[in-house]
Amino acid sequence: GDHAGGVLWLTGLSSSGKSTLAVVIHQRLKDLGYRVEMLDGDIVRKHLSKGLGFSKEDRDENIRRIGFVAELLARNGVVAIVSAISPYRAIRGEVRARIANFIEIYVNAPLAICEQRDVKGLYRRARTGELKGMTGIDDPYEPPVEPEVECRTDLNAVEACVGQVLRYAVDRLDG
Ligand code: GGZ
Repeated sequence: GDHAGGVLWLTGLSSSGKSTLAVVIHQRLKDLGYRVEMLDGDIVRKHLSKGLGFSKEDRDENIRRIGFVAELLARNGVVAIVSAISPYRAIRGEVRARIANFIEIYVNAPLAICEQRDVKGLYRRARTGELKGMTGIDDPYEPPVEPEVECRTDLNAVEACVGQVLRYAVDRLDG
């Protein structure tokens, strides 16, 4: 369509709600006439980043690859919706520096809430020591300092969070 491209980059802990928000944002932008594509950490790791693990080096490489593809899409008028933990501030900054409309969305719920949700049982496995290097447990998460949008998914419903993101994104991409 006539809309500008860009990247909506959702960062946050596992089970913070990134994928849930991404799916709804994707559909809503599509309905508004945007060309959209989703890059979900979980799916990317089965294809583009197959074989990468969860060391700092591998996570940074994963984010670099996602950033590379997101930039190609954005440059061609697509809104790329990325959901990846992307725990390291420096690499998020590197990606941001290369993309014109980079919109960072901090999907924020306290660790205790993410642990209660534990969509895949990873936190439980991390607590028993069966899983090493789980983000938030024995691996770092560096929250954004000045995200364009912060969604508190423990305090606000999905629709409210989506509304926050869309208000910012639509204004930024068309204004
Ligand atoms: C964090 C892990 C780990 C470890 C497997 N730490 O909630 P999920 O399951 O569906 O999403 C998580 C996904 C993280 O992949 P990302 O590409 O988003 O990570 S990063 O941006 O840091 O590269 C989680 C699962 O993989 N998972 N082991 N140790 N999450």
